[in-house]
Amino acid sequence: VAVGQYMSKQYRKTIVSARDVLRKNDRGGYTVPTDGLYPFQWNWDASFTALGWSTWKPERAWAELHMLFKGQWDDGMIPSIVFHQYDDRYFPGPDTWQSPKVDPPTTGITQPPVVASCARYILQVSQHGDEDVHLRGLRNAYTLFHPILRYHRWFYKARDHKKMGRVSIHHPWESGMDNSPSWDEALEHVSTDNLPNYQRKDLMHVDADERPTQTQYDRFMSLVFSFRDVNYDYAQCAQVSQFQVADTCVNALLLKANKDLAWICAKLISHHKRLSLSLEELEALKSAQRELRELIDLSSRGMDSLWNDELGMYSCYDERMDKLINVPTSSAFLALYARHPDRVRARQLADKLAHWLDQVKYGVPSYDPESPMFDSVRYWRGPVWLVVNWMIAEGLEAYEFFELAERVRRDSRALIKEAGSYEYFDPMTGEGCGGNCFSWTSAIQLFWFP
Ligand code: 9WN
Repeated sequence: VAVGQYMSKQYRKTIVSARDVLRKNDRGGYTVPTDGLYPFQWNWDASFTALGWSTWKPERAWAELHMLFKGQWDDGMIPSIVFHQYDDRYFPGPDTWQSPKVDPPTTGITQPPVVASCARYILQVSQHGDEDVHLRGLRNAYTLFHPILRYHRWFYKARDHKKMGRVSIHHPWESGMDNSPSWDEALEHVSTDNLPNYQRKDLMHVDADERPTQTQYDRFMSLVFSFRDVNYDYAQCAQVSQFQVADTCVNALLLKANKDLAWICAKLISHHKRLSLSLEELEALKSAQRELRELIDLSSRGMDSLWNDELGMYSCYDERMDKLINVPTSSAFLALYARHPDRVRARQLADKLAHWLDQVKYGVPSYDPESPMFDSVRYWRGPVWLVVNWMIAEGLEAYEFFELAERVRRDSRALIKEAGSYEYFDPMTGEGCGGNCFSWTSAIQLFWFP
């Protein structure tokens, strides 16, 4: 698809440069988040990046997801990173993880499950394309359907320790929001007594003020080594992990992902003839549809248990201490994206968000800007992340908070226009931080703004 001839010159330029970012980060079937700092394929980055590809190369979008599934484990888990090619610019790499998955090697932990949702959006877009594109979309979605369902099942089997639909993460990296203030207290219980020597590499690429601290990194690595010691066996990890937290982001996104997988399932069932599915294949889809309905109910109950009355928003839950974590972060607003809250709670969330936006120049800050620990440049402790903005705006629209959704969209556009395609942004100044030429930022720009 060529960049439209009816677009303004300026606008055409932005689209071309966003596409260039993806092309530049393309490593032949998969996309790195940015060159140097993150030279492999990341789980949730790949899913969002596929949205960007889908705006002009639907086949390339599906390829991104198929490549991600090359990293799927026998137990169903999709790891946080797939190391398709060796690269020594990132730590911890495959030599440190030493996970049992070798071809290709991967980490031994996961990331927020957005792949089903992104697959849904890509398929949805293809419905408006020509017949061929749609049929190929359906075929791709069918190939991915059961592997994605196995991934979702893995969460309930390996991480729903109390069997209440509230899945936990065992490592801050699994939240995708590595140094969120939500983890501070829980991380204090992680011992670093037997931590071997190791060398960080992130500080070779990015300013130390914008990254997690050394104390946090020591705890991140202690957790990795404790999982490595039990060969990443999920049952044993549940025993040894000194960090077990139900994350609002992961739980909201899993709920939304189940809903989106159910949407895909319905499409596959309705097009089973065009897909030439056998009777058994059709029956398997129908039974998956019933299972997904149960998972949606289960995760809805799990989300309910994350409502924090004291904060007037959703928050994370420390499973080891058995208590809600009283830390207000932007992941609470992702409940709207999951279409979970009732009208009363949705209104409370929208009012809270509007108040946060009044405190900053550009939204959405990842952490309450009025908190004394708010840090506008340190990663997930204040900065704005465009993929999160997109999900929040999507949720706001679903609840008909159109003005607020538009405000988030306007801020997001302005950030890219003024700073460029950065990993994240300072909400006070709009300055771009972290890596530049960042895949998920450009992908969201392509998917969201036209
Ligand atoms: C660890 C790739 C990833 C994102 C995460 C972000 C950051 C990695 C790191 O980069 O995490 O997975 O080394 O800091 O926090 O959300 O997926 O872009």
